[in-house]
Amino acid sequence: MPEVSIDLDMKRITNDAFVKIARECEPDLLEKTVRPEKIVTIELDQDKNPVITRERPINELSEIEMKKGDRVCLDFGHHQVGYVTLRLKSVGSPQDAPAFFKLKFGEIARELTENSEDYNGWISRGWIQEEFMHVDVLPATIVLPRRYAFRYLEITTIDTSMKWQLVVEEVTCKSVSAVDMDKVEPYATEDEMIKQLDAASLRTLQNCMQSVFEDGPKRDRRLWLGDLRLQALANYETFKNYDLVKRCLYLFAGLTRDDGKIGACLFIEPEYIVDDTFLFDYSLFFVASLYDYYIETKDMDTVKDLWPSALRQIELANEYFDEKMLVVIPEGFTCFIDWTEGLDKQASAQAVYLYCVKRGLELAKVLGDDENEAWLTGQITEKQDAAKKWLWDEKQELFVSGSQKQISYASQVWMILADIFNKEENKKLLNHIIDLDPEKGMVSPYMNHHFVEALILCDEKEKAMDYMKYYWGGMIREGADTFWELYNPKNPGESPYGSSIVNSYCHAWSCTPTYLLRKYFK
Ligand code: RAM
Repeated sequence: MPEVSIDLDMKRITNDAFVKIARECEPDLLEKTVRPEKIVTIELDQDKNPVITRERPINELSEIEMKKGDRVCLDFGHHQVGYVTLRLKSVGSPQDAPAFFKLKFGEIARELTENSEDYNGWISRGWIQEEFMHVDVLPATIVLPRRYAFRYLEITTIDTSMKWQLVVEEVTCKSVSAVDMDKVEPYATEDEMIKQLDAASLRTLQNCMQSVFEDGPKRDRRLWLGDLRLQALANYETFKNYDLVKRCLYLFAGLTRDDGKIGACLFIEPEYIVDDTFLFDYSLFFVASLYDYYIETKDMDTVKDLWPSALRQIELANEYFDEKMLVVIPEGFTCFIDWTEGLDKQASAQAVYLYCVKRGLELAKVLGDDENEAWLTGQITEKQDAAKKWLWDEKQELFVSGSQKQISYASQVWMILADIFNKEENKKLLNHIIDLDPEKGMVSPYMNHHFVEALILCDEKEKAMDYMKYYWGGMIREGADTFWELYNPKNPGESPYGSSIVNSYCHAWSCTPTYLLRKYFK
């Protein structure tokens, strides 16, 4: 459990002009009415894996008379994000007691086999998508007020009475998104697995593209900068909704701490507000995200507006360096990189800094900002020299991190992405860490994305493709329709939160196979 910082006194500043631009870019959400495709029974097999043991056509639903303890599970065919309406009636004697039933929504089948009472993790159990409902008078049409993220909906009658039964006549979902994946051509390939990787990526991205780029529509349902950067890249290769990226960039720059620091995440309801979580890497990724946006759109007005905010992130990041010019990451949840437990983040953070500042330097050149071009060049030299001098272990031929000189995938991958060595050296380094397969591996699709990108940059495209099929393909083989927040093939039940019940199974940062395929495997 990371140490949580709560800063009730944090002072915030709002740039009204930026917020106005963000509001103007707010999307109208597209709506589609979706109906369940079939009735399924989900059970655990001997190895405790969920399996569908029975399927029935959906038109049988209105014939099922549910009494105390009965349950039906509806499969909507694909992952949905939307608002659910139930049409209910009673059969038998007049309704002499309330209908009392439970609704349980699952993004994947496994969630329906988990018992929420067993949940003992450190984030709110409020994220578990479960409702207990009383309906006094039937027939009734119940429009549920919350937005759900799900593929499966299980309805359990807790009680009716001895004299009447509940009938679910119809269930519909008004699915919402800022974009429509049916408008995007699938990635052209004959390979079935690659087709599925592309489709699941597109659906993941579509379902996370709401009023802002959400990290996950089940949880946390908000805008995180690290997630935004990867979503934006995937969006450029697919939906090309530039306004949504612009909106998010202006929101981050328009709602900051009073020293200009950009938050790790933002809430948009009940009103726009920056959270009090700040991550070293995420604030810096504002620079990289602005650079990527520029490369894609050449929208100079936005770049000019947001350049001071980007520069400010670099200035503020500089406060974290010691006299050797090495970054010192404070205790607590202050830098993300990956959810790998016990990961030392110093080397990765140093590399993320270089990665972002190098992109800042390109922006300075585009803007003709000579003064900052010179300043940024100096920053890069200083911090890059320090990385080579203090973090590169000549004997082991690896980057080491922190006082324990930890060796991890993350440190090597980020140093490769930071472009410190030449391609041949990077290739040697990457293959070295793969052979070593250190204990500090990678558990989030986010970190695995960076690993694949490093392989591609080292001209190891075949390995990159094989790895995508192994890693994201592993989720497909487990029945994924959208990609997950966390997937560790070596430990499928893993969760950063103490229990997988609250894991998100449609998580934006995992949508990048569609980007990697379309950008690098044309
Ligand atoms: C998780 C979020 C998000 C990620 C942060 C660091 O809580 O789901 O995806 O960016 O952690």
